[in-house]
Amino acid sequence: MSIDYQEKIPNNVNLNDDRRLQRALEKWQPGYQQWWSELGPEASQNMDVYLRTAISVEPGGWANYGHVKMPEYRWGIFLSPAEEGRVISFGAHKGEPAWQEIPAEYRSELRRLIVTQGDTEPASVEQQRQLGLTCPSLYDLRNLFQVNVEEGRHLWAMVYLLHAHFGRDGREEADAMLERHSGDPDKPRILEAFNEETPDWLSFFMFTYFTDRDGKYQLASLAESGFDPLSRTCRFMLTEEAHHMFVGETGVGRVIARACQLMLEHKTDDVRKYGGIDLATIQKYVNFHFSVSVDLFGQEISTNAANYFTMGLKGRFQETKIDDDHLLKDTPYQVAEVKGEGIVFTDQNALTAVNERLRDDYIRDCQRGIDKWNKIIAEAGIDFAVTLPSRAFHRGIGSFSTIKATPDGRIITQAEWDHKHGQWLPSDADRKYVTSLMKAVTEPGKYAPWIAPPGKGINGQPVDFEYVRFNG
Ligand code: BYC
Repeated sequence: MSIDYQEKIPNNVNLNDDRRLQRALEKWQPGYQQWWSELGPEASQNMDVYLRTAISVEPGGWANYGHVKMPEYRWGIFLSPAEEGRVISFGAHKGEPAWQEIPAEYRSELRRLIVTQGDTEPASVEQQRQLGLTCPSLYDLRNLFQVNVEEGRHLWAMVYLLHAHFGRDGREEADAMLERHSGDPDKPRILEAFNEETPDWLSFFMFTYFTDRDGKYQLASLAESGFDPLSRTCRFMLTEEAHHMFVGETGVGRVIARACQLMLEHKTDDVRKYGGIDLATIQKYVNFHFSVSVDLFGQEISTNAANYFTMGLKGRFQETKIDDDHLLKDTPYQVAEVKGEGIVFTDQNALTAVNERLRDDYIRDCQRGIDKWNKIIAEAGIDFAVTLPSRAFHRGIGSFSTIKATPDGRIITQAEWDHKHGQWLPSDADRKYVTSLMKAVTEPGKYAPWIAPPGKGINGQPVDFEYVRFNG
C-alpha cells in the first residue's frame, strides 16, 4: 500500500492500470492547481513549510515530515487497505458483501452524499485563505497550511470517487466543486456553515475544534458505508482529521491560558486592556461556532437520513460496536423538540432519528475539550467555566430554527432575542476587537501577545523551530 511519488497523481489505487480514469483525473488536475493558486492560502507561493505528507496508508507509517514548497505539495489519492471479506453491517443489505461498484438503484443518493462531503473541503480552504497574513507564530502558520493541504487532499478523495464510479455526471460534479465558492452569492457552497467567513485566528481555532469535528462524525458514518471505496477513503481521511481537531483544541486552550495569565497578572477580568482575549468573548465564540456546527447534522427527524441508513450507504458512529439489530425498524430514540414554552425529549423512531443520534455523539465529544479548557482556568484559580450552549440556541436548521432560545435553553420571544443576543454571540465590536489583534508574528519562537506558546512542537521539533521559511 505504499504511495509512488513518481506518478503525476500519487496514488495507491493502481491508477496506471486504468488509463481512461487516469486521463480524466489528469484533465481535472490543472483546474485544481489553478483553484489552489487563486483561492488557496494567500501569499504562500514562496514559502517552504514543514509539512507531513502521506507515504503509506499503513497505521503509524504514513506521516513523513519535511519542508515543502507550498505549490509543490503532492496531492494524491489514498485509500485505507481493503478489509478482506467485509460485509455490510446495517440496513436492508446487512450481511451481504460490501459493494465494490455502486448499486445502480442508489446511485443518486450516493452521489449526493459524496458531493455534499466533497464540497465542504475546498470551502474550508477558501474560508481560511487570508489567515496566513496574520499568523500568531510560525508554528501556527504551519498548522494552518497543514490543515489546508489536507482539506485539498480530501477534495481529491471525493473527486476520485466521482470520476471512478459515476461516469460523465461524476466528472461534471467534480468540475462544479471548483466552480462553487464559499460565500459566492450566485454559486455558494452547499452547507451554510461553509459560507461563513473565518476572519480571524480565534474563529479558525473554533472552526477546527467544532466544525472539523462535524467532519469527523460525518466521515465516521460514511466509513461504515456498504460502498467499500467510500468506506476506505473515509477511513484514511479520518486519520488526517485528528490533527485538525488537535489544532483547534490546543489553539483555543492557548488563548484561554493567555487570558488567565493576564487576569492573574493584572488582577482583572478585562484583559482587553492588556492585549488578551477575555473569557467572556471566548464564550461567545464558542456559542457561535457550536451552534452553526450542530446545524450541519441536518434535521432531527429525517427521511433522507433514514433512507441512507436502510440503503446501507451511511451508518451511525461506530455502527459495528452498537449492540442492536442495525435495522432500527422498531427501536425508539429520544429526540429533543419544542413543546409549548419548553424543550422536551420524546421517543421517536431511531431510524428517522439517525441525524440526531449523530448530533448527540458529537455534542458529547465537544464537551471533552470544554472540560480540558476549564481545567486550564481552574488550575489558574479563576472562577469561570466555559459551557456548551443548549442545542436549541441560535439554530438555522431543524425544529429549533423556528424559535429563539437562550444559551441555557430557555425559549424566549423575538423581542428578547433582539435585545440580548449581543450578550451571547460575538457582536460587531467583539469581532472588531479580535480582528485588531491579528498581526503577523513570523520570527521563530515568538508568539502574538494574545496566545500562549504551545506546550510542545510538531513531530518532536522545538517550539522555536523554523516551521516556515520565506523565500523572497
Ligand atoms: N445547510 O433530511 P435533512 C467536513 C437541507 S464537515 C443547508 O436533514 P439530510 C469538514 C437538506 O439538504 C462534514 N441545508 O437532510 C469540516 C435537505 O434538503 P432537501 C460534511 C441543509 O440530507 C471542516 C433538507 O434540509 N459532510 O467534512 O439528511 C472542514 C432536509 O434535511 C442543511 C457531510 O455533511 C445545512 N446544514 O442531512 C472541512 C456528510 N442540513 O433534500 C470539511 C454528507 C440539511 O429537502 N451529508 N439541509 O432539498 C449528509 O450526510 C447530509 O446531507 C446532511 C444533511 C447530514 C448534511
